Amino acid sequence: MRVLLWMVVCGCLLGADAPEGLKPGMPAAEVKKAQQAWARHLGQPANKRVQVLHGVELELSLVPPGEMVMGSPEAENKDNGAELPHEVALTKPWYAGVHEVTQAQWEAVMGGNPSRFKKEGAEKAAFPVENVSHNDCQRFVEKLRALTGLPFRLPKEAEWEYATRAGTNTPFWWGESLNGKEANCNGGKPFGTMEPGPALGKPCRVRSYAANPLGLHDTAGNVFEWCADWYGKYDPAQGSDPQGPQSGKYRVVRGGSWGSPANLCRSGRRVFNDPASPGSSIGIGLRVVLDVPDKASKVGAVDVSRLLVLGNSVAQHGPLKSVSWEHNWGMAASAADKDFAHLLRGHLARASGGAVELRVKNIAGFERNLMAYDLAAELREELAYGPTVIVVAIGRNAKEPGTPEEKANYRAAFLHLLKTLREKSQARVVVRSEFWAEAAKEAEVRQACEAAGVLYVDIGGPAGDAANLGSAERQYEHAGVGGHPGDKGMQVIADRLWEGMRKGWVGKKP
Ligand SMILES: [Ca+2]
Repeated sequence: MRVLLWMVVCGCLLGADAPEGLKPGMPAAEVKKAQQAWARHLGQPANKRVQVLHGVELELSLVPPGEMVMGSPEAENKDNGAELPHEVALTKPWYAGVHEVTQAQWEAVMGGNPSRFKKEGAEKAAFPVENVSHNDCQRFVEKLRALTGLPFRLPKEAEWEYATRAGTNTPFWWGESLNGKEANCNGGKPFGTMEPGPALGKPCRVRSYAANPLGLHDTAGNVFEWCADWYGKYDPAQGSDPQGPQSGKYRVVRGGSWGSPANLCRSGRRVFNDPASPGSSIGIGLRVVLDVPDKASKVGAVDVSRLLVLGNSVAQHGPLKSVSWEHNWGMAASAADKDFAHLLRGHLARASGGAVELRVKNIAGFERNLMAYDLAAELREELAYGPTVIVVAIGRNAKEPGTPEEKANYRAAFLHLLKTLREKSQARVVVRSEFWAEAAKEAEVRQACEAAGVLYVDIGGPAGDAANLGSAERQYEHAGVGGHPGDKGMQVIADRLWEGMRKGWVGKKP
């Protein structure tokens, strides 16, 4: 059986040169090596950060394919009918959330925070969301997919157990016993030891306990995690990428919570709950997973897999009380997925037929400081992201250049920015003219683009048409906010920019 499954794994994977996958009982150092080898093989990072909204990221860890014995032996659980051990192969790599979804991540996507142990301010980014039903979590991943353009989903039950085991075959990834010291559970009811331990009685900060060999924290304890599967008896015939039952009454939850006896936190332990119930008293949250793209997303010869937009407030502006702007996206769109950066991402995704990741950074500091702006320091994270396309959309906050010297300085600063982006990334760089057309600035920018060999797209100053302003769509307390593009203006920017990029890249109109 094992040999057969292993052949299935190797056969389905990416040819004979695929690295070794995980196997039951593999030492932690070998698991880490396999993870690194798969990252190299796939040309993907072992640790990946996805921007949900500015300042809110999801951190993910690569899970290599391989095999495990799913379930628990009788020695571990005498009453193991629901956990009958059987061999399972996972044939494709994927990414798993490094920790449970936090309250800040939930709020960025859903606009509210249903947690019973609700936190405020910076603590929202440290504590897991709980008091969420399976149905709530499905809505969360749907919205997360729309917002990020990436195929996020809940883990299959087999994926959850495989990633949690991380090559181990003991009751817990660290060994045989738990009494609340190794994970946040009810240590008053220990497993594998007679010695009771701590019982916090509430969720703790994510990453409070050690990560498993794949870099995942709190798979055991803290909050239960919803899986995609219906609950039902294991079908050992589903030996490869098991999908679970086709239908059912309950959905699987895994890993135990702060209030659970240690027995419920075992890697093989199965628990279930009504999909409509948030399980408020038992503490259920979620961990998301993301499939690894099997190829780059391309438009013509251009890899558009990772888009980086460097802009000003039109690209991204966080909440600012003094102007009554409470959002965290391009001003003044009505929703995150309606600003020009997200709309442009949509154009690239449709044209390429693949997933396009987006990262947005407000570099208004460059407009205000030009040569004094520390590009290397400010753009370190953005360049480490490995963008394949960079859109530069700035200018408004720069002082109007009047004298020949001011003009030359403005051009030189822009050229420095473009050269830096060309030198420090493999990306195609595109510059778009401003929403508010300012001829003196654009003339210099255009020359800088020519000198740097960068595509310049003139979007024709859409602010000249009042219908493109936010104030045409809704009332703003602050005129400056209403002077930004509304949903229509954002669409015009994205459409004209995309048309120019398409022409520049493949020489014809979309
Ligand atoms: Ca957990």
